[in-house]
Amino acid sequence: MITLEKDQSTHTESVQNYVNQVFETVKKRNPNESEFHQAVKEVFESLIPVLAKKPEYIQHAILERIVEPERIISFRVPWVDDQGNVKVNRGFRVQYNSAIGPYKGGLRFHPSVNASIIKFLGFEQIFKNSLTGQPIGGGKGGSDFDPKGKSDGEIMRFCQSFMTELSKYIGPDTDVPAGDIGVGSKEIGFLFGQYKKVRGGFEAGVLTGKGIGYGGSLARKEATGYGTVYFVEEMLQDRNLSFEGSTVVVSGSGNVSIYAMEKAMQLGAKVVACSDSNGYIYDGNGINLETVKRIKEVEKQRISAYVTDHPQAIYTENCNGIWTVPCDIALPCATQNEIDQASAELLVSNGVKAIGEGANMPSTLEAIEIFLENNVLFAPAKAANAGGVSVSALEMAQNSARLSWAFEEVDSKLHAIMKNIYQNSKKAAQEYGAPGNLVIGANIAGFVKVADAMIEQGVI
Ligand code: NDP
Ligand code: 2IT
Repeated sequence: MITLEKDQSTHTESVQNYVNQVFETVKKRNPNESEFHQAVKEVFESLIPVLAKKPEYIQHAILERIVEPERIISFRVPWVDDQGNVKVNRGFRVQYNSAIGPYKGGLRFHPSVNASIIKFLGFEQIFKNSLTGQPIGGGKGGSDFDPKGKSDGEIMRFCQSFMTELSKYIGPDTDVPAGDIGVGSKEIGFLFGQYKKVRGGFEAGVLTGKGIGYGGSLARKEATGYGTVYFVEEMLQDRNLSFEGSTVVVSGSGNVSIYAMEKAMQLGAKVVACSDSNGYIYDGNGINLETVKRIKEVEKQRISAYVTDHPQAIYTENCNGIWTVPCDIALPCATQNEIDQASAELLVSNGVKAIGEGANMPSTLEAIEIFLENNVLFAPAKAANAGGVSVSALEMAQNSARLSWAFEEVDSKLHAIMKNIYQNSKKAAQEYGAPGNLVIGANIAGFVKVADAMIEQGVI
């Protein structure tokens, strides 16, 4: 027995060494891409128990292959602003992995976009999409274009130029982009219009998150935020907790954030704070969501404008200050690395019980450690925010069948998918010796399906 245990620990150690080696190569081959390194590190470390149990993944060099995108497209995006000046942005599409379906993942328009950001997002997307149970591979794209302060004409001309090039590489059975930060239904509309013009045909399934009138799915707008709350609800129920009567803080005030707040409120929570990249608002009466929707979705104003309508609320500059607000449940729904170690420690000392990651990689590796060490329920992004891409896949299905489902039908499918992702992640965590650790569970559950498909399809 003792010998067996010793053998087991020696084996795990050699798997750990192998994983470290592959990770060192990733860092060397992709220098100065800290976000990409972070995403890979988290996944690789989670996979040690599965690699120790299933040597075929090592024999078939799955890690070495899965970190290498099948294709990276980087292109020039020239456009003309309202004053007649020529501007040049950089466009990206990372077609990461097509083992289980066409590349699928959003487009991000934000000045911080670079290869590291798109690669981290694309890498995460492989496992997230696998977790949904739907036939979609992983991809991501975007541009360092900043839509803030641009006129509709400028946004349209930018989108047209971006799509003129991107259209060569995408299609309903090849690669299906959607929205992400800075890309909502307006941008998707301009992108779709240009794709249609360039290709000379109405291929509805080439983009998701479209307007409802031309092939968009009902409930896609709500899907990521609602899905995050559905997932967290499952996790809370396992500890006899619920949203009902809880105090909730939700960072951001964009697409994911707004619909996470809406669903949390519907389930009886009091949401007391939200933010944008400038600062955060605290409203002890509970955030008025109609005001946030008007400011952010219609007027495209800063969140600070909220206090004009609600003078009892307090606006504070510096968005990260939102994590000083005491809460039972925190839903980071803005951007990567918005919760660092110090913020995690603050949340814990203020009594947080659960974290649900609506954004992609919003917690640093150190922050995740703090949550897990302190027994805080932790719903990792690739599981918790998979509702958006799930409904995107449902949009693709509706487009293929040339029909459209009612809101309730899509919402109930979304709810079932999120429950299923929770159960599968929980089960994988248990099976591989890390009960309750959904980071490990989600990474393993997402990985196994893709890795098995890669083995079955040979060395390609
Ligand atoms: P939006 O553009 O609609 O909203 C983004 C929100 O986050 C805004 O409030 C924005 O503030 C804030 N934000 C953006 N960048 C930063 C930053 N660098 N620092 C602080 N705040 C920032 O995007 P989404 O709601 O679609 O996306 C939010 C997150 O959710 C992202 O991580 C995205 O990858 C992830 N996600 C999105 C999905 C979707 O379906 N849309 C699906 C799954 C994940 P400001 O207005 O000031 O820029
Ligand atoms: O990060 C994500 O999952 C998204 N931005 C949504 C992707 C999609 O294809 O709907």
